[in-house]
Amino acid sequence: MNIALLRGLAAALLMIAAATAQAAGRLTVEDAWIRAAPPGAMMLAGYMVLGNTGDAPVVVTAADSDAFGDVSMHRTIEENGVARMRPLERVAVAPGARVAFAPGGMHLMLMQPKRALRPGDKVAIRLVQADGTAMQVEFTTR
Ligand SMILES: [Cu+2]
Repeated sequence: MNIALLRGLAAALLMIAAATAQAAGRLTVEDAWIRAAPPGAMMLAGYMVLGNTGDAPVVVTAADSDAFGDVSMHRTIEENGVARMRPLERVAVAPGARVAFAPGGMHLMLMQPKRALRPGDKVAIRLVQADGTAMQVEFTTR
């Protein structure tokens, strides 16, 4: 083999290595809780703090749970002095950033609970990312 061919091979191998070491986001969830509501409430709200310990953005596009008829992401906005809720299609978390779902802001809208949730009860909710991966998170009612 001549030197030029070897150099070409080495360059090709380097390109393959670079393509394999892709940047990836790594979703973290802390302080996941559901606000307790009177028995019979058909609508509850869930809160959490999202983080990303990876080196690419994480995008959450959906949530679901066996414990509820429907789960969606909402944000609360104020229009003409009135607080309204709007659906959120996606929530992006940059590498190293934290995004809080908190009362008065973003929240998980939890519709039609299958059973009454008392303080201390735990519920699993799945967060689905844009790349299709899902993460099961345990929420505590309080
Ligand atoms: Cu809502």
